[in-house]
Amino acid sequence: MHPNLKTATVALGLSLLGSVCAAQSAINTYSGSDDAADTSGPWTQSAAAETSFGSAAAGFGSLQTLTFEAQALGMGGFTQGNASVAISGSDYGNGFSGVSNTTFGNLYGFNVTSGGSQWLGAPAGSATFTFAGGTHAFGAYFTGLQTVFSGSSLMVVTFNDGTSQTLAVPVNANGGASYFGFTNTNAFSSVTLSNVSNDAWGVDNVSFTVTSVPEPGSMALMVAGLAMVGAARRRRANRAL
Ligand SMILES: [Ca+2]
Ligand SMILES: [Ca+2]
Repeated sequence: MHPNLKTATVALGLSLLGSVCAAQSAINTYSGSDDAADTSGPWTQSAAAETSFGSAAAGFGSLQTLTFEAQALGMGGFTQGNASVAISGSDYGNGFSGVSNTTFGNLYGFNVTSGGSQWLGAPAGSATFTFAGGTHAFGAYFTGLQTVFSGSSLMVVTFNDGTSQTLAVPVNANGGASYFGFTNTNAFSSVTLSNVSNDAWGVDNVSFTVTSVPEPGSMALMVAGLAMVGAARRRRANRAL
């Protein structure tokens, strides 16, 4: 092999390895909104987004979902499975803040779990979900959000995957439900949902991946990179004999 070609082969192999080891995060979002939908559903667009999110997230591990059905009511927070949940901000009482089992209507937070009644809210506050072992995906139903309070930017999702990231959750004119989820090629250990207004809202059926597995594409790249470096080294060693 021409020496220049050998150098190029090693460089390509190392560059393939580098693209795996120092990968930029690739974030894909999934959202669907059912403006003004009833608290009993159906939430057709939201459910479609949930399905798309679930399919994408499955590539990163198995999904775990928090329905808030087994949790004590109020602001105390809890740990379930791989997730710990902390709620901050003012306590506006039953039906608004913390884990709730109240249904005031579609302009407020409400349950979306089939056969369930409980959900989580934090108007003018935040809820932080921390995941043991990290996660590559996060998705949830958001209920009761209304643009009249702070336009379309009143609910944000923040997390750190090596870089501080902020995503906006869709907000409806007349409450109802929306689904918002995302996958990330970089892992992250927690997600904070922050609301900048005193709009009453809820979140329910919060899903995340609990086992991180190498993405097939990255694994193939890594194997290809190692194989090329190894082959070039073997050729160099053979020539020295
Ligand atoms: Ca629920
Ligand atoms: Ca509301």
